[in-house]
Amino acid sequence: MDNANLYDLFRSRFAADLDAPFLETEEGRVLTYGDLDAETGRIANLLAARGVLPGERVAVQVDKSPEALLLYLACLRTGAVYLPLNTAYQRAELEYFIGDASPRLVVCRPSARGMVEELAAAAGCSVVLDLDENGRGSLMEEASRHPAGFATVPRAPDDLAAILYTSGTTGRSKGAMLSHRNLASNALVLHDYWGWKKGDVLLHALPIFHAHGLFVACHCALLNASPMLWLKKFDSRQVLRFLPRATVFMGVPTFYTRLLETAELDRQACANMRLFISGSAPLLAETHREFTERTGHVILERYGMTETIMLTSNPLDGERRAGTVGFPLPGVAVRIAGEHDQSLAAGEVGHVQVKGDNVFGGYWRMPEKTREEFTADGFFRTGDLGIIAPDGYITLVGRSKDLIISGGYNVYPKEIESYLDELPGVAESAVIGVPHRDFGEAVAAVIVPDGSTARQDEDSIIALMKERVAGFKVPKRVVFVDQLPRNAMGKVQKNLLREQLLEVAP
Ligand code: MCA
Ligand code: AMP
Repeated sequence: MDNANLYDLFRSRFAADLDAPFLETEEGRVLTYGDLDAETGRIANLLAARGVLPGERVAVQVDKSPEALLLYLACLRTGAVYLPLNTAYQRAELEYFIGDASPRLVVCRPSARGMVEELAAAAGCSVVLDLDENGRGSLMEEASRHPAGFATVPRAPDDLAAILYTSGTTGRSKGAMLSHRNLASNALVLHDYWGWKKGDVLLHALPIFHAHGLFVACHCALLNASPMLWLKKFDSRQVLRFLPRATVFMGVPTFYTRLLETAELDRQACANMRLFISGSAPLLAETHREFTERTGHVILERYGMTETIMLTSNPLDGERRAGTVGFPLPGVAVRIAGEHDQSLAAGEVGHVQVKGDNVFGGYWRMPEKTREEFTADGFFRTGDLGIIAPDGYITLVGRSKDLIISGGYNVYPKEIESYLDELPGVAESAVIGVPHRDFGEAVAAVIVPDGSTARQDEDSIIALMKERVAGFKVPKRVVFVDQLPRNAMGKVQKNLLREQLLEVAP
């Protein structure tokens, strides 16, 4: 069997200089590539000793730290399937993920240990370790007692490397199964397409529980054996502090609008930079233009999905056209299709469908759902609507899926509506996205009270939702109506609600 373990691909790139810096924290702690190899070896030995077999899931909900990244790499080395979880997820959300994924081992924040142990036990998992934001906790304590040497487990290209949950239009989250081939092929293409070269330094400010921060950003740096300047989270001041030492930065549009709000962002601050990349949500043409005026840099916008990692990108050399997501990446087939999955001509709006080594194998334990999302000729239905210009640039013009993207995080209205409908005093609800200055789009809820004594107001609904779902999913505004507007088929007319709610947008 050809060994396709992604870790071995990274290892082949950094083996030449193990003393080279791999990661530097805000506090100035430096880890070398040799440290990376040794520490992931210790964690891998620990995982194996705790009974984690290749193909078994390791679920992780921890704050961003160097050790959290080492844990991911150690999972790759053991052949385990890494399952990262957004730190904002609340108990009910975690209960679903842990129950659905049936992990062999869970790593959580020390403060969540009691709750996670309960949820893990209910899912038949007895091993829970913890890791705090400073990289301390039982995971690293136990790992330190294991040797650094570990023979990375060979993997076949289609063996799973990770499962990332994405919310779904039906309200139930789906686990996107990503293989070593999916991750490696995309990483190699991006590394080449974005011209990574000797001397590049990545400024890393994204969370590492989603594809953007974990795969797109880290994989490029690892393939290049580059150092990463590692920020705990996005903070404009910290980004400005480290920019003079960085050459590449990746972010969601909110990062760029927030940077533009600072007076310090100028040509001088970006003098050492080679490339600014944006994705996960639409970058306004206005932000693109303002950024160029202030810094002299033209942001490179690209487009991707959890299920496919990166699909298209504006060019490194050549026009980075504002409002577009550029061209299909090498090895990625992108077509704009009509209602019967037939290819449409340039200039026509249709469904974006994609195919390539980067495209995931399916949704975890959801064969039916997987079948629905692929066409007869093997293209994946992204749920995005797009148009290809005669010169090849792709523009996303909307979505066929009912999805809100808030600050780069996806929120499916159906999921939020099902929580709202359960609240006392609520007869029914509709959730829509409304424009938001900081997050691009924000979640807003329209509620029909049930007329009972359990009367809610905006604050009480928000407070109740905060206990149930991640903060980014909690409606920023709640309005009450006597009835929801419906069409002749009985479907809620969300476009009308969106128009009406523009006035109350947060
Ligand atoms: C935090 N809050 C939010 C969001 N983030 N509300 C709406 N949308 C958000 N994105 C809320 C919190 O619940 C809290 O509410 C308040 O804002 C402050 O929280 P805090 O954590 O301090 O916020 P922050 O640190 O300022 O976070 C904003 C952020 C963050 C830095 C923009 O959301 C972020 O890092 N976004 C990046 C998302 C990302 O990596 N997406 C990639 C997905 P309260 O005060 O009421 O409690 S991968 C993907 O999409 C594909 C593959 C692709 O193409 O990349
Ligand atoms: P996720 O499921 O979190 O991976 O989000 C994927 C979705 O984010 C895509 O289907 C798009 O709708 C959206 N997306 C990603 N990048 C861009 C972009 N550059 N412009 C507009 N939408 C984007």
